[in-house]
Amino acid sequence: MKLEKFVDELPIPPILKPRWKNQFYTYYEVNMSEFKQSLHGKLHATTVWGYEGSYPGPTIEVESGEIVFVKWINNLPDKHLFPVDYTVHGAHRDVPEVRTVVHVHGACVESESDGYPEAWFTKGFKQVGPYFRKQIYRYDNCTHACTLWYHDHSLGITRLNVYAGLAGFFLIRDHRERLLNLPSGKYDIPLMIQDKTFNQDGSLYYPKQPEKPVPEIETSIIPEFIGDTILVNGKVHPYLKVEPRKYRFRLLNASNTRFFRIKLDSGQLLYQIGTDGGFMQHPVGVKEIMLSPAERAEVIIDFTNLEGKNIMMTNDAPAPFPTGDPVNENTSTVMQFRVTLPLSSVDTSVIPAYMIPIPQINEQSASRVRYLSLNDNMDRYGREFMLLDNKQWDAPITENPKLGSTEIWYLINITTDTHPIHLHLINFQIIDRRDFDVEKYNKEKIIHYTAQAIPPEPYERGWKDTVRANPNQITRIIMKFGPYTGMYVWHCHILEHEDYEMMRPYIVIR
Ligand SMILES: [Cu+2]
Repeated sequence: MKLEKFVDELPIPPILKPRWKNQFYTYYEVNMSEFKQSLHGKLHATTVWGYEGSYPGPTIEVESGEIVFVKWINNLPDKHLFPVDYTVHGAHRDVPEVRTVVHVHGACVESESDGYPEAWFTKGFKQVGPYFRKQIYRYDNCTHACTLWYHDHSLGITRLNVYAGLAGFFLIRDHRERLLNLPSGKYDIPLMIQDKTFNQDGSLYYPKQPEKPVPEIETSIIPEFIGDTILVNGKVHPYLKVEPRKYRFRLLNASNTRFFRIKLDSGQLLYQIGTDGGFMQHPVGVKEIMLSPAERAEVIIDFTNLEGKNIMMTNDAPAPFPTGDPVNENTSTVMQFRVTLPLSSVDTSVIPAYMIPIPQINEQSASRVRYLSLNDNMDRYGREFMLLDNKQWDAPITENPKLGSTEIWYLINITTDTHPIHLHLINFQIIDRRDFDVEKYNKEKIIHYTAQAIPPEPYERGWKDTVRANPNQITRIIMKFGPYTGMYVWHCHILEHEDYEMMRPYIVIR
């Protein structure tokens, strides 16, 4: 459906108020429910799922080191908003249809509070998954200032739960950040970018079958979901009125499958100051930023001297990436900035020359190297599905790093898609990407490089928790495991892949 652009103003999710807070702890309660919300001024209100009656959920804002407890409460209906494929592992008929479990993406958190996909729970905690451990999650927030986000992570239905609206921002702030004199307060705005498709009546559409339908089953998972409409913070192609000054934006791609290559139509530079895991060492001025699902970038955009101008944020990433359809008139537009507000006070904020030290992890410090392929397979219905190292979710755990040890993972992509690979618990650094001979690898399991290694893009040089692993390339990442032991997961963040076997448990052992 084609909806008129720039009809609605950009909503900014409210900051969640704690239930109580003392000098030691902060406690929040967050209710998940179904409700109607207007996603476009000329469209009927849409039934969505959200946290605290809001899609996106309210922003949780905490201080680095603050000990935060959250009770995530499922108050959703028993029937799912979207068609469930019961053939997908974890979503068979032996479990309740609506299950939730919340993961704070990028959080350094104890295993029992990480939102393990099989730690799901239903309304009133009546039924819980085999790995459910506690009702109230604990977050120690032991990282620097960064832009995290929380979203659902239930095994087999994450794609449907997140698409229904279960996502919100989780921001960690710190003292250092305040000393940087960045644009702050109302000039610091999170932008959750997503694609969706609407039915004529304003309801959300999610397909029941892939393009090539599977006749044996009523509902089948699809290999990827590509929406035809772009939303930011839950509104279709919104506009934002800005002052002629600097703003800080926290960009998040919260789509199921779609990648975004973000640019400004004014040709202006985006001054990137942060990656997934917080500030970079130095800002980089870039013309465009590529964001795969779950990746974040913090940027400063300077609207100084642009009074009266309209500036569009655009996208030109094909979907699926990289070999899918090019964007169209609709999907090439993200949102609009209108420099129409008067300057309310002199802009004394800065783009700092230096933010924080990012010590490069030394390759020599790695005690273990793992070679992990990203590959595809065919199920009994003739559907293609993706795997990590040729293993399904249920196969015995193979990735078992030791607490405090450093490892290098070779992500060997022999599929034709770019997969955004995400590891829970830790931040990593991208070492490089390098072309290799896929055919030779498939035949002989030998890595034969066909080109020089490429260092990460300027906008990826910082702490990351999600990395694009491109086809025909080996992407190398390096990380130190800790500070917790226990079960976590690593997976592709294309939610349709994650839900269908492109996810593996991993364990940090003592
Ligand atoms: Cu994938």
